[in-house]
Amino acid sequence: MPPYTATYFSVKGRLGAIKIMLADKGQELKEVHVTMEEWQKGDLKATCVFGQMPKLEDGDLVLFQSNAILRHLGRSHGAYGKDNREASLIDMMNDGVEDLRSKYIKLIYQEYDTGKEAYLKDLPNILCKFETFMAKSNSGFLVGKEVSFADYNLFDLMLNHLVLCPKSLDNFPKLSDLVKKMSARPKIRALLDSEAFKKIPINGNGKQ
Ligand code: GTB
Repeated sequence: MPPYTATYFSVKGRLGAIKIMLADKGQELKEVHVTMEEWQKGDLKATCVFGQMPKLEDGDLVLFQSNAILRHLGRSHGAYGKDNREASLIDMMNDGVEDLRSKYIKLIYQEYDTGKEAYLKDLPNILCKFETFMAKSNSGFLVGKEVSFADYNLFDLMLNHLVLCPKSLDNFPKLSDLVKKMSARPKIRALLDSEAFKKIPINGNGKQ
């Protein structure tokens, strides 16, 4: 089977969770890094369905939208719950992760210097929703007994928040455990420790 190919800027950004999931599932990923200069020429942008990356190629299937890509990989690699009911809960939680990611991206790219204090003040009000929900599944994952694409997405975003503020998960034992548990999975550990992964910045503007 040919490897997946991802095309994106040389940042973790919206590709981070996808890379973590593929690594954990033992899948090979070929990465094509696009510079801002190349992107600004517009030719590649014109071929992207919504004019944005990441792009994932799975054979002749070409996908855009990072959450659609996560769902596709969840379906392909048994990370979308054991039945429809779990799949719907996983969708719901992933939408919650997306809401927080959108806020994080706004902070990083638009208001880092003026908005960080207010962002961190409000963050516990958001994290506690995930914490409460995880207490119900009580498996260490968001939904059911197995890892899902939403767990990879939440894990990636929590790693970013630990860089933004190392204490951000201090009062959230379930979220802290998720980070610990996911970081300890051997293939994820190997990815996180790899030089290639470490040298890629989280965001494209030097803020983190
Ligand atoms: N909803 C889409 C998804 O989930 O995939 C959103 C995708 C998106 O925002 N893509 C951004 C993009 O393609 C990159 S992520 N922007 C270019 C454009 O719109 O023309 C954010 C980002 C911005 C800048 C850099 N950088 O400078 O390196 C990296 C990442």
